[in-house]
Amino acid sequence: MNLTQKLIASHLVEGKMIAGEEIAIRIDRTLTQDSTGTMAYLQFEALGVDKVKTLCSVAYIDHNTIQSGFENADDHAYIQSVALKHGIFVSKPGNGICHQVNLERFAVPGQTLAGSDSHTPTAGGMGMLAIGAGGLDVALAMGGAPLRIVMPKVVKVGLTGALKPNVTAKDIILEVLRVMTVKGGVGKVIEYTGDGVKTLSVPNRATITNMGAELGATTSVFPSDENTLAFLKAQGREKDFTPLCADKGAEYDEEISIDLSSLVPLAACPHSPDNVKKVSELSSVKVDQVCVGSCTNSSYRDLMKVAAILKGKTVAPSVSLTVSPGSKQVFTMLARNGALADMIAAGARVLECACGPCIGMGQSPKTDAVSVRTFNRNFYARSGTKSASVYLVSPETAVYTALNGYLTDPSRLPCPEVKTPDRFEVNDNLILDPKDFDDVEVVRGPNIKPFPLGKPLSDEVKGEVLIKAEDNITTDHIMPSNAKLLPYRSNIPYLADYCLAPTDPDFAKRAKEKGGGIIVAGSNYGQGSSREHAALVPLYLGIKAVIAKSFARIHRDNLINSGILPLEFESDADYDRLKAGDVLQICEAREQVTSGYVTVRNVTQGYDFRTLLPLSARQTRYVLAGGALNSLKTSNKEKRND
Ligand code: MIC
Ligand code: SF4
Repeated sequence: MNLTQKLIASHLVEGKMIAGEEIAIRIDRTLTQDSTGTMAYLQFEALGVDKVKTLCSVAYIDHNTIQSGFENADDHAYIQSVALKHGIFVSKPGNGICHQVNLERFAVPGQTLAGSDSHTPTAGGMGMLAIGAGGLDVALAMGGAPLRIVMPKVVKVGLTGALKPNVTAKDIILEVLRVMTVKGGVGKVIEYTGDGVKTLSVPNRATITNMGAELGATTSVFPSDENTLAFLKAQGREKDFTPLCADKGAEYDEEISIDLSSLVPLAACPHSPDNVKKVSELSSVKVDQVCVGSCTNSSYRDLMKVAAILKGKTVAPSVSLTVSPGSKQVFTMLARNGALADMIAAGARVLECACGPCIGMGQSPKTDAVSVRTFNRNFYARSGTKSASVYLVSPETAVYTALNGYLTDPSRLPCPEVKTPDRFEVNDNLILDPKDFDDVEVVRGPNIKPFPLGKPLSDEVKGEVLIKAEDNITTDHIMPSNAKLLPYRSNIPYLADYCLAPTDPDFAKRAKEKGGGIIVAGSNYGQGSSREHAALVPLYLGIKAVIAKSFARIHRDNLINSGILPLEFESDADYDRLKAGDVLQICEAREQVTSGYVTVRNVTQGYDFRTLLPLSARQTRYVLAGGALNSLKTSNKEKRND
C-alpha cells in the first residue's frame, strides 16, 4: 500500500477503499480556529455532546485578532469558554497560527486530524492524515462521529536530488501548482516520496503540504522518518514518533517527478496560486509591499533566514515590509537570539504572531499596489485592496525583493545558513488545558447570533439565475473576509449583504429583492477556504441551488450540509446556453434528488437540461431535510421515540 492507503486503512470505519466511493474514517484529533470556530461550536452545542470524544481537540484563536470593536473579543470569549467546558484545549491569541502551533505541539505521525480550516493538511508534513472540513463536520468529529470523505486517488510526487541555494520548499509546491493547477488535486491525495524527501525538514515539508490545499486536494502527506524524529525531539515530543512510509513497489493512480536540483525560484502571479512564473522573468515588477508570514512560511527556519539576509541592511525606500512570526515559540526564539532586532533594525514592521495580512486583517496595500507575500493565496481582493496585484513567493525571494524594491531572483545571492536548533524553546503557557477548569460557564456576547437553519426541500424548486459566474470562483468571492467583515463571522444576517460582492456588488440586494434564486458558475466553484459562511450566507439569502461545471470538495460538502443543491452541468453547452435572469424550475425535486440526476427546466427559454447530483444516502437525507443539523435533529428525535 502507499502511505495514504495505510493511513486510511488504519482509520477506516465504513466503506470500501475504492476511489470515488464515500468512506468514513475515525478522527483522532480536531482543530478549529476562531473565524470558523464560532459556527463550529454553535453546531457542536446543538449536538448536545457533553465532552469531546477525540484523543485531543484544540480551539485556536489566531485569525480575528485586530479587535477594532467588541465583536472579535466576544468571539474569543465564547470560544474559550465553550471549548474548556467541553474538554477542548484552547490556544490563546498570541500563541500563534493554528497550523504552525499544531505542527510544533500537537501533530502526531500516523494519526488523523480534521480541522475547520482548509490548510489543516499542513500536518501532513508530519505524516498525519490531516483534512480540512466545514465546521459542522468538525463538530461531528468532536462528538465522536467519523469524517466522511470520498476515497481519494493517490498522486505520487517523486522528489529526486536536492534544492540549490535559495531555492526552497515553497518553490516545490509552486512547481506542483504550475503542473497540476488549482483544480488538479480535487478528489486526490498528494503523496511525496523519493530520495529528495530526506533533504527536507518537517517545517519545509509542512510548507508543501500546507499549500497543497491550493490544488484542491483532499490532503497531502509526507513519510515520517528520521527528520520527523529530529523535529519531534527538538520539540521534546520524541514519544510521539512512529516511522511511516509507503510499501516498496506501492501503486499510485498518477505520478509526477520533480528533480529538485532543476528548480528555480518561482512566483504565483495575480490572481491565482497556479499562475506560476519564474521570478527571473519578473524582475521589472516594482514592489510596494512585502509580507512575510502565514501558515505557509512562518517557521523558525524561514524567519531566521529572513533575519540573516536583512541583517545590517535597510528595506528599499518604496517598500513596506511586514513580518508575522508563526508562533509564540518562533517569536520568542527570534527575540532571544537577536534575529528580531536585526529585522526591526532593517525596517521590518513586526506584527503579532497571527494570520494577519494573509486574511486581510490589516496591512491592505495601497491602490494599484504590487504586494509580494510568502502566503498561500492571492485571490482577487483577498488582501483587502481590490486593485492590488499579489505575488506569492518564498521567504528568500520576498526578503531580497524587500531590499531591492523589485521582484528579485535570490538564486545567485548570498544564502546564509540557518541551523535547525537541537531544542526549540517549549513553553505552553498560552495553551489552556480543559482539565484545569471546572464549571465553566459559556460566555455569549451580543455578537453571537444563532446558527441559521434551512427548510426541508420542497417538491418544486423555482428561481431566477441571479448570477452567471466564471470558473474558479473562490470562497473569498462568495463570502469575502477582511478586517471589516471578519468580526461578523458569528452574524450571518450582517455578512449576507456582502455575498459575492467582489464579483457583483449588487448580488445580495438582487437576491433579497427576488426572495432568493439560483447561482450558476463554471468549474471549481468554491475553491479555497473551508468557511461554511460561503454556504450559510447564500442559504440566508434564499439560494436554493448552485449549478456549476464542478465544485471544490469542502465547499460542496458545506452546501450539502446547509441543504443547498450542488448541481453539476452534464454538458458545458448547457452552461453556455443559460443566461443570468433566466427562470429555472425543478419539478418533483424530492424524488429527483434521490436518483443522482436532476432535470432542470429553463422556463424563460423553454428547454430542459440534465444535471448531475451524485449524493450518498447520508447526503440525500441532509438535502431532503434542508441541511445536516435538521436531519440529525430528526433522526435523534426518531431514536428517542423508538
Ligand atoms: C483562509 O486562509 O482562507 C482561512 C481564513 O484560513 C479559511 C478559513 C476561514 O475562512 O475562516 C480557510 O482556509 O479555510
Ligand atoms: Fe491563517 Fe492565512 Fe493560514 Fe488561512 S492561510 S490559516 S488566514 S495564515
